[in-house]
Amino acid sequence: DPHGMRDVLRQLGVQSQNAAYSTGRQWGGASNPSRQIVSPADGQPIAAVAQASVADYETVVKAAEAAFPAWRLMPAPQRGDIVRQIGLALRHNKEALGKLVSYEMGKILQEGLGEVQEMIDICDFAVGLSRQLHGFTMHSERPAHRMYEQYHPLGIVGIISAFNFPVAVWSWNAMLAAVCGDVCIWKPSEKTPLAAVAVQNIIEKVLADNDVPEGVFNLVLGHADVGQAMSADERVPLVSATGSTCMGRAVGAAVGQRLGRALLELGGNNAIILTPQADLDMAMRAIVFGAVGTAGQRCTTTRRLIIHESIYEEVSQRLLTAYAKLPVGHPLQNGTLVGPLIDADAVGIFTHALEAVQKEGGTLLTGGQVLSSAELHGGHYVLPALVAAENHYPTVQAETFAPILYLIKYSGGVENAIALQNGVRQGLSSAIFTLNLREAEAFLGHAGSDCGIANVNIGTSGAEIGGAFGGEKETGGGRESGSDAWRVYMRRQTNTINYGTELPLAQGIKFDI
Ligand code: UN1
Repeated sequence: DPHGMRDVLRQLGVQSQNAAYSTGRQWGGASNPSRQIVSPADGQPIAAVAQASVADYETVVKAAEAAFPAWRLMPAPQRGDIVRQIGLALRHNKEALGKLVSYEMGKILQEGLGEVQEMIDICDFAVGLSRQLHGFTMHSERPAHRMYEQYHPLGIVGIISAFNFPVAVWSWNAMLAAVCGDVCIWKPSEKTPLAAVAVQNIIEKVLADNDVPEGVFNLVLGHADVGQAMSADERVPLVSATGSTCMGRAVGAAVGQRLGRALLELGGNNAIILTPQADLDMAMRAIVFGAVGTAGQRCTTTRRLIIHESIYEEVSQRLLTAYAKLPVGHPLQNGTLVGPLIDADAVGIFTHALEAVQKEGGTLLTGGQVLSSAELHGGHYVLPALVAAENHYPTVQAETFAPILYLIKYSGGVENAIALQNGVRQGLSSAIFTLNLREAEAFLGHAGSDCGIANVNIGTSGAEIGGAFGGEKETGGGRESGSDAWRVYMRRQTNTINYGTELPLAQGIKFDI
């Protein structure tokens, strides 16, 4: 146990697990099939989890439904106080939870800790928000009338999260939903259920101390059938789903069929544009972090680099130098910058994409090997790849969840680079490096980047929680986290009040009875 994982698991109460949880209660699992969770870092088993059946899901929905009436009546700042205490409990467990995220998912410890920090930050954000769930007031066209709008709790929020951010994305949704007066049901990725169990254990103490009704925070560990049941379930007015475009299409269709609300945060195909006036020293750090951080498994990972032909040689040389010394290794090892991919399938998808892009005309400049040295034994490690490519290649058009960076040349003005950047089906994150005001503003203007996130002199990944997070086109259109993303978690109501003695009709309609 060189990384002290036994102590971490003990502190977080993670052992072989039941399938379903509500605030303060666990059940299911005795006769359910179970899934062995192994670390992508070394192939060692961590714990087994029972998989929930659709019947277990049904029990959870009942608990959530029962909890909602009391929870929605609690004043929002009181709910905010519970979220404040959750933030404190997360601070207390940051080290252990960050380590578990790192070991179970494979991201390096720095990023595991960063993920828990995002959870803490969204708690703080939600606490403030709990006193600011405000709507507009407007002037009525009728005398002695007042109009305003208010936001009411919505109900059960289903949260489907992905393996790459096993806990932070839940917290963006759940902490906002909680202050908004909603109850939630969380279905984490079947690849990373243990971090979710750890979070449920951490918050459970807070909930017990505050007599929070059973069913406010629920967790269901299971496969796609549970997600499907949730998406089709009319008792769940909002389903927030993060993951592949393929998954999002299925969720969006099922939720849309019953005219529910879906918040989708799906694939990205994020690009950085480097113009002749880019500060290349700054850009290098953003590119390398964006392309190989989390081993290329962020929605916001930099997948395409759109480089002006006049600096293409210099940029590719500098990248080759940086890639030659990338420390790939165990994610809990000090100094590692690139950990493993999540599993053997992901490694297969990585090598397959590299073969395909070369057939389409791309040139592999470096990387692409699957690593299997003795010290990496049991893990799923690859060397990040740089590929000279063209934007229209089918492989470049697709999101491959792995560390592959496509170098794409452009000539002429920045509008050509923007056309390439926008020339994909996804629309999550985008960036430009330039010190030229006109280029930067063109990129940000109405005819500029078509993504949900557009940055200047910053990379594509590592967004702050204070902004709304999400993207356009195949990325799904949803917005999570900061700004006014909270509104989707609430039911909006327009109210008109007549405090006069007449009953005038709107639009000046005469209707005398
Ligand atoms: C994701 O990959 O699903 O901007 C989210 C970032 C992180 C969130 C990524 N704050 O890279």
